[in-house]
Amino acid sequence: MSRLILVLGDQCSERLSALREADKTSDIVVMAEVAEEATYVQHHPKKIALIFSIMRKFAAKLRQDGWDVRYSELDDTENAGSIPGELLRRAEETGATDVLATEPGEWRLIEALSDMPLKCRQLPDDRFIASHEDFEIWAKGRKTLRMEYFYREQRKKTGYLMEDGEPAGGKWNYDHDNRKPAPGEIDFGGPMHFSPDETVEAVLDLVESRFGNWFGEARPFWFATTQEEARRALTHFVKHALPWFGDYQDAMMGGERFLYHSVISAYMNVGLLDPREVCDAVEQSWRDGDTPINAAEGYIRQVIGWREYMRGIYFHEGPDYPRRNGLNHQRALPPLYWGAETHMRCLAQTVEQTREDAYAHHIQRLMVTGNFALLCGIDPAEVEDWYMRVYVDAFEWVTAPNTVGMSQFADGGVIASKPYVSSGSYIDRMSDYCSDCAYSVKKKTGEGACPFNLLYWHFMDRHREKFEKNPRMAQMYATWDRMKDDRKETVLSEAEVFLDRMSKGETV
Ligand code: DLZ
Ligand code: SF4
Repeated sequence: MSRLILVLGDQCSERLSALREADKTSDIVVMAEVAEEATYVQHHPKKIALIFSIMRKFAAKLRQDGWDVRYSELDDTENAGSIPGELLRRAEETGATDVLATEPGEWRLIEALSDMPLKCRQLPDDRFIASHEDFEIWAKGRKTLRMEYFYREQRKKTGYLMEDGEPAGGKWNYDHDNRKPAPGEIDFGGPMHFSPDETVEAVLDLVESRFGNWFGEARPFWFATTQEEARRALTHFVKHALPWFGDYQDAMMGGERFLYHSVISAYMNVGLLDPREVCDAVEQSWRDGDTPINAAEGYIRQVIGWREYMRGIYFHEGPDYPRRNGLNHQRALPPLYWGAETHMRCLAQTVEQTREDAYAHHIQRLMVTGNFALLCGIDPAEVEDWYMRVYVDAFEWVTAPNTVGMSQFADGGVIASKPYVSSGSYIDRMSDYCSDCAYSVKKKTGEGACPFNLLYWHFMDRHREKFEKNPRMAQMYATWDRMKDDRKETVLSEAEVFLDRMSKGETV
């Protein structure tokens, strides 16, 4: 009896566990573009276009390799509209009663597959380096689950950048060397672009007609849509950008969207690249003497450290995690996140490039859009929904911990030991945004004062009870306490006026 082998849109990899265990001669692969996945959040059109394009091309490749693939396009009249619905329809069509899947990256779908009237076995997703069991063993008995210690275990386990059992260069972490401010110019033309072929053009037409009025633009579309293209993008990055990645990984520049970033997180998250092959390429460049240790270590930490740790936390903490609100923040996400006019250049630039490219790098996400939302007290569920919608690499296993935990401190400190908040001076130091902004980053109060400067103290003051005993924040409270009372009042009342105006929909 044949089984149905489910391959989801972010599982387009030949070494997917369900495909490895399947029998090409008798099993049937099911792939489906479905309205439920495309609309449960209003994904950026580029994200939907990427998923549908890679799905169509991966299905064609599987067929070429001899698999029986039942593929449903979004507009097929028979399309049942959801993953369980499509599995049931294909079961009826083929007489299959069993489904073999690789565990999806979201509780919602894991539960939906478990609740189907078909028997569905979900295999571990071993595209990740750490299994759920690995993470549980590491987490057991620990008071805090800090990434750094998990990362060291991963280094030892994989052997990346290890020499005779010790970290290469004598240090586990070179973050301290990776904070150079925005350089005068960038000597990298950005990630490799790929012209849409016939398949991608057809998907772009479909996406524009069905989702064209959602935030973001499908065209120009330039992402890789096959494993071979994604590998070329990786090679291009390693050769032309990786050596400088470390130095400038936290820098931001108005005219430069990508700096020395690889922009391959999406390719890893959808299955086109395996994290091990990415780390192999980065390590090899270091061993060849082409990439300094601070860049290689900084990059590999993002992949085997942060990326795996985020997934570990998502599954360790459970289905309620994405809706946690530890600071009880209730303000609605303001329209500037959807492109409404704002005089804050850092936010305007980050949102604009997000709209066009479905991409912004980690410091823009953490210290501009994330920092601002946290300072303003935006409901973290709305913030998480925004990140899920707008970024091409956003899937819940990574977006929930990154947003709810790391960026919005809404998980009560599971991930971060203190909230990632800063005044305008951090943005000024790391970017060239402030020099051309309608606000003055040097002004702390009064007409034209940078809103981050006001909101920073408003945040510290309103959460004093929660944070004043945190040793990493003591110095900031001491600074606040040294301010004269009338100055404090001015700061707080100007912050209130700003927040009121923003919430009323005025341009701020
Ligand atoms: C993100 C996405 C989108 C937009 N569309 C589909 C789809 O039509 N069919 C599909 O199989 N997968 C899609 N995906 C990816 C799923 O939403 C993803 O597998 C889950 O969110 C779990 O990570
Ligand atoms: Fe952003 Fe303030 Fe700098 Fe303007 S002055 S770009 S609002 S940090």
